[in-house]
Amino acid sequence: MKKLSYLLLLVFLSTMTYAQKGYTPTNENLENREWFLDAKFGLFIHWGVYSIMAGGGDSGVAEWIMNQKQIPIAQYEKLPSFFNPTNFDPAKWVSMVKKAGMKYITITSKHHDGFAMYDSKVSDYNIVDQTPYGKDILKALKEECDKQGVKLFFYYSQLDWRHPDYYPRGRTGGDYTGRADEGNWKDYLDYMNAQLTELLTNYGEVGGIWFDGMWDKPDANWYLEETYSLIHQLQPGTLIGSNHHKAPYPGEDFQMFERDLPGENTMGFNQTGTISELPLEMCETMNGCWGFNLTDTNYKSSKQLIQTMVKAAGYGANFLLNTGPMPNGEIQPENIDTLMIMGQWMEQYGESIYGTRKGPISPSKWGATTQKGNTVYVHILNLEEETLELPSFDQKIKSIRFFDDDTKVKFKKTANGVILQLPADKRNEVDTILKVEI
Ligand code: FHN
Repeated sequence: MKKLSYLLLLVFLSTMTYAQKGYTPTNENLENREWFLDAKFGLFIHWGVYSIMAGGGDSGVAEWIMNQKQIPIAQYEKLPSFFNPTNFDPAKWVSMVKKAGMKYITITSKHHDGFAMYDSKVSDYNIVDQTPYGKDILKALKEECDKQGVKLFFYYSQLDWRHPDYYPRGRTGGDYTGRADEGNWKDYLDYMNAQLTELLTNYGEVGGIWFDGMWDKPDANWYLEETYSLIHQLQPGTLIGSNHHKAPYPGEDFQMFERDLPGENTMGFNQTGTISELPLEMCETMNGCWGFNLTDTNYKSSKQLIQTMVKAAGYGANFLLNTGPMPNGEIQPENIDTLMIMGQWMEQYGESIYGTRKGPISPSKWGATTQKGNTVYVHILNLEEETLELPSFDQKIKSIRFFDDDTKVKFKKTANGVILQLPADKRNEVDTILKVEI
């Protein structure tokens, strides 16, 4: 019994503590973190052969269709031969991203189904070798991103429902896949590292690697030290983040939160309340799915998404908003509409978001604050009354003005802080922004 607990402790230590022990980010990495902190808004893209299934008529199903419908590998492998996104136009995608006011893209290079959306040489289960389309979409997208000055990050699923050496199996991708009950875990990790090496050597400068899937085998030894050191050796500036839903491990450069604001857990993903000192990012869907789903039309309004982005910025976090492109290579028109509205908002109010850090007052029901130098932006998102009492700022307030028309906001100092007068005709339906000079 004693021996067993000792062994378990060893496994725990090797998986967790030693991720990339003693990691010191390079100057380039630190500069990229600052860039990331300034960028604030990015596009998440979940695209794969699963888009052909379009959710199969179920609203919650998309990139998980293989697992949810228990499709054996032998059957799922037929999908790539139907994947021919002839309307894929990277220039259009990237222009859309720019118009939306987004500064970076994070795209799935391989999702849980194990299919590589790029020209992988270590596996022929990839877009070039298996689809009639036959072209490397990551390469085309990267070239366009470079042209238009947008950074590209690669999502990479550590979880793999197809690879035989992803063994012992985790919580998902079980018997239905038809894999033998054997495999060599270390060989799988070598395969993963070989794919990551491809991604970090064949596509120029990569903004970051966005890991996902460790939650499938939370107790396994993922040998993170090897993987993280490899990535930082290949591209020291690349930012590593992992959606393991826990506090960051050494070697990670940013912390992410799935479909929740930092520290919150309304979705059941964020098992830790820990908000680290690393740059933060929150990702969110436009409907209820990441991949393309034909029947999920439960779209969030642009107002809702803008307000979430503002709250995220109030935590100092970036907002990574997702779209699931259609199998023809086009972005869903509903998503484009939303992105264009958000882009217009960013054009007008971006000053209060880009380049800011979290403000002096933490986000709460009424809204959030952001700060750049001596300017604090108070974002009032939800307020019934015509007055708002804020706790005192650490520094003396010089002036408060409405962002929209630059008129002065009447305010009164109190023992606890300051009471702001916010008449109805001065309010903005989405976000009443006040500029406070301190
Ligand atoms: O299972 C995935 C899911 O498909 C999607 O990629 C999201 C994005 O954050 N992450 C996983 C669930 O935690």
